[in-house]
Amino acid sequence: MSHLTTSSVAELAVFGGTPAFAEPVHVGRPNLGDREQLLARVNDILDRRWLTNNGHYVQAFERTVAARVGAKHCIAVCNGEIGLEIAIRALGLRGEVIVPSFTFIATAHALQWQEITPVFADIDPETHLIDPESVRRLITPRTSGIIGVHLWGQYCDVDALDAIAREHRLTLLFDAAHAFGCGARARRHGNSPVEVFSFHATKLVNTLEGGAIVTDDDALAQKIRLMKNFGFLGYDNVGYVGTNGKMNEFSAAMGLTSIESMDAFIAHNRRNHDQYRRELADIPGVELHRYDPAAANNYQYVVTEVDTERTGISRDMLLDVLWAENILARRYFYPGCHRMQPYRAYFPNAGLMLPVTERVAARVLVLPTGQAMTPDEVSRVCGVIRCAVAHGPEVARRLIDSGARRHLDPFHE
Ligand code: T4K
Repeated sequence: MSHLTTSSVAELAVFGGTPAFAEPVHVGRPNLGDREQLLARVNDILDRRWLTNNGHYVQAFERTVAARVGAKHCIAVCNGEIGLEIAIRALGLRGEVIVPSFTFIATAHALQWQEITPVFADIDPETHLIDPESVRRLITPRTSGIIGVHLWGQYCDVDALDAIAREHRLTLLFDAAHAFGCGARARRHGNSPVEVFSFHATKLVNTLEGGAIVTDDDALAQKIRLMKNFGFLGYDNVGYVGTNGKMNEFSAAMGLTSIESMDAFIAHNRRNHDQYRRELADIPGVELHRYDPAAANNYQYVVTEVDTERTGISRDMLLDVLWAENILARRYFYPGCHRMQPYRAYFPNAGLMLPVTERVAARVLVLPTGQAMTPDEVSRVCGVIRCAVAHGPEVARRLIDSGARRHLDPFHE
């Protein structure tokens, strides 16, 4: 099967054909910078015998990130989730905090871990970003803050959230895990003092595991620095409850090397995205999420929405077809935080308040991109989708009859 045409259903791997890819292709395959440069840095770290605790490379990484995003302070941390937890604590959030349900579970867990209740807001159907009107409806006397998530590298409606935060005296924090390399910081447009990035292996720029908190607020930066290092003010002197949120030197070396190639990563992602757009354009019911051309994006996520009424095959059946071909597409952020534990138990009827989240979570399919994906591979992915949709009802029927389904959707089907 060429995987570039609408071949016969029998040739699909899910029905016994040869998979389109001999090895799995992933969403979130790490981008790698200059390997020699990285190894030279690793050797230098070993020579220095300074492996963690605010070392040379962590300091250089913090300066580089701060310069890239135009922030006065950058505090590198061991991952984005810990970064969120520290920022939430440093800002004094408590009680209830409003977050979108359509986000990675880390956004909600960073609150719940500190016994703060995440209250789930709905999203905009076009952008998938937190809907400020939904936020407004959820404010109670217990609300202390709002976390906006710059999902898919798109900045959420900072001005509207900022206005709500000012009106109700709430603290605004941004989960910018997806947004490194996406232009101006949200803070510039609002009064929020803090943004948190993730540099996990699957992100545009990675430090293996890692994250960063950026702010212009001197006192807050100082507090966050102490909190990520057990609260140590100096040798033998602890001034705060702290945690261990430190980034190590190898991670910082990876991050520095990664940032040096960041523009090339974005250009590669952009080419992949353009190609997906061209090749998916004539497939009915598979819509590529469009990024605002006026806003910078890192194109790290190729997001599609599957409209079953037009494809004749559900999003989850299409996912079964893709996985059999070794194309490990993902249904981020299904089924929405509100349907995961413990939140499902706390708010069993939250779905009634989140109609857009429910609909989007049932439709989104994220496709592989990044440096590891070549134009030929993007074409092969699109070819499989084209074939499955061209024969949608037949593929759906045969999948049900064969019992070959692995991605079921107990929430929406
Ligand atoms: N806020 C938001 C909005 C986030 O999206 C995230 C993280 C956070 C906060 C928290 O930041 P961190 O604490 O993670 O720094 C992945 C990532 O683990 C997670 O970092 C990311 N968001 C989320 C969107 O995606 P999973 O559960 O999909 O991970 P996993 O292991 O399935 O990996 C994704 C794909 O990447 C797989 O298909 C395999 C591939 N992969 C992964 C790794 C680690 C590789 O090819 N090589 C690798 O080394 O969560």
